[in-house]
Amino acid sequence: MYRISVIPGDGIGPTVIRHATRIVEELASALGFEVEFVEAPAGDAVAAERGEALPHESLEKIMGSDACLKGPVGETARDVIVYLRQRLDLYANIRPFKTYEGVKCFWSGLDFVIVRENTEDLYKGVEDVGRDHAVSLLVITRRGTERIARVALNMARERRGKVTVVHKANVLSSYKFFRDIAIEVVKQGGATVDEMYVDNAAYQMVVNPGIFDVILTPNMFGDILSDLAAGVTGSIGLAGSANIGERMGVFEPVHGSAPSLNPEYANPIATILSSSYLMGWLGMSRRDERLSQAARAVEAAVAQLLKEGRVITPDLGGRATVGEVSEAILKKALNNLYKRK
Ligand code: GGG
Repeated sequence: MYRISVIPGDGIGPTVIRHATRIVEELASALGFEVEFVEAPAGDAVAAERGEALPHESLEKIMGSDACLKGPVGETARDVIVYLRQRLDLYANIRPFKTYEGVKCFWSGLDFVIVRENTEDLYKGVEDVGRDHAVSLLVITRRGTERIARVALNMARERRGKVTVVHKANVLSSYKFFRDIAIEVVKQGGATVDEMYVDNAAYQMVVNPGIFDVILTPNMFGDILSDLAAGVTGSIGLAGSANIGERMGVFEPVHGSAPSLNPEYANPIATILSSSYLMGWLGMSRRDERLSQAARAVEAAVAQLLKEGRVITPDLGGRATVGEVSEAILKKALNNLYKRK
């Protein structure tokens, strides 16, 4: 039995999460593994009601689970996801991006991943704000940089073998420190490594994104470049992600809570893909092929649905609802399983 904690979140969160968990449930019963979902409320609405965005009971539920599926939260990101990354030492933020056949965008054939250091940098939370000043400390450590560089290296070995270290070493010594250590780790590991200033990386991602395989970058640049990468590959509604530590993973869409969007027309794919990354990670760490199979079936189903281009939400130019897209993905994922048997 796998226990998955679930943070529904704010805005479109509860709706996209409900559809994603239903898909996991159906695949579990088709493949014969058991899942138990444990709700762990957190976010803006919880903060308004209870005075804290991540209540202790929710934290306990998350810590007692095998993995967590998280919906987007609004203004309380710092108290929920940034806190969880540090509390659970989820030091690797893995954000894959690719173009899909059928999705309109300027590029085709793109496939790259942002490996974002997830616990340090300006997001460490060492701050002082007074009436006339505000200071945020930029923290980079050797240990933090070496371990994230090893993640990028291992990922590059499974992909096209190249890591681009993105930084701002010409202005900030802390990023020079990050760059030098990261390059050394990747070089020692035998992968191809190059480097780029973050401003140039932003430019290249728009005009020449095919040059990227694995982008390794400190926390804040990874956050910002992720939205750019999502835009370049078609829609932020397609971008799922993983926050991973040695023993725990929290999986979430890259997008925010989109409070002005009617949840009925939200794109559930980013959350559905995040749930497939969760199953893939659990399958690998628990050596359970059934979960890996479920993950592959969902990812293939998403690609098939997008290629057909009929059942798609408004962000992709369609008129389908969140429920229609989710049901179509579920049907295709189940079909993919039966085809393989
Ligand atoms: N623009 C996407 C968005 O709102 N993401 C949520 C967010 O800001 N999360 C904080 C983080 O990933 O560090």
